[in-house]
Amino acid sequence: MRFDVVTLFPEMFPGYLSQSILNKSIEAGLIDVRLHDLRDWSKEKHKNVDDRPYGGGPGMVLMVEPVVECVESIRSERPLARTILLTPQGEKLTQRKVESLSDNEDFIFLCGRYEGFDQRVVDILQPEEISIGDFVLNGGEVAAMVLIDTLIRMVPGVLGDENSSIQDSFSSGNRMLEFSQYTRPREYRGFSVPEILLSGNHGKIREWREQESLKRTKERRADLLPSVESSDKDIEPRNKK
Ligand code: 6GU
Repeated sequence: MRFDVVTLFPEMFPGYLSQSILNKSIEAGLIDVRLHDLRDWSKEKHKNVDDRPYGGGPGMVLMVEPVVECVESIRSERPLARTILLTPQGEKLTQRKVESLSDNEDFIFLCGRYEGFDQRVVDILQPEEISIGDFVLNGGEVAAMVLIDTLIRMVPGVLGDENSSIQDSFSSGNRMLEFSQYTRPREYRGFSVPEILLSGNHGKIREWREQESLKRTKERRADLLPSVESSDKDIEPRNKK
């Protein structure tokens, strides 16, 4: 899977990219992340890529030319890439959306800053617009990392255990939160590991974990549980009344 990331702040990425799962996948050739500094595409003497909005108002707007020309040059090399603009105006990201995107091999991510892009970036490039939730970030970079992080989990070989992304909470066919996990020591400050986990009875352990998951999901995220109104295929949370 390949990601071409267009950003004003490429220096935000190397720390994230050096994290173990990701770094191993990059070295194994499963994942390729290329960073494109928008400033390299500026036509201005001082490498500016933003300007004041026509019509007035606060903030700065990213100019159309550097963005369009940078993306077009990436597209000429990766003609099948899916172009995604990270913006709070976009479709909200869910695990189902991640799964549907994960069929693609190539992605171009546009990270916005300031008051956003000149609208003609969207008119000309026609990217898909994605938001990672109902809150405001200072820019699309962190959102692009979130999207990379979720997508690479779908690439065969990236996770040690081939099954683990399928078992994740929120993956298709699984809308349970995770059960509690314990490791050594058996007792700490009067808090003990549940006896059942030490029993060696794998049937009973599986049963206990299923109950734990269900209890936790009921308490914290009842909206994830199947209901009369939602079909089994529907993994989106039900709308709250
Ligand atoms: Cl993708 N960008 C920004 N700036 N804020 C966000 C977001 C994206 N998703 C949620 N908030």
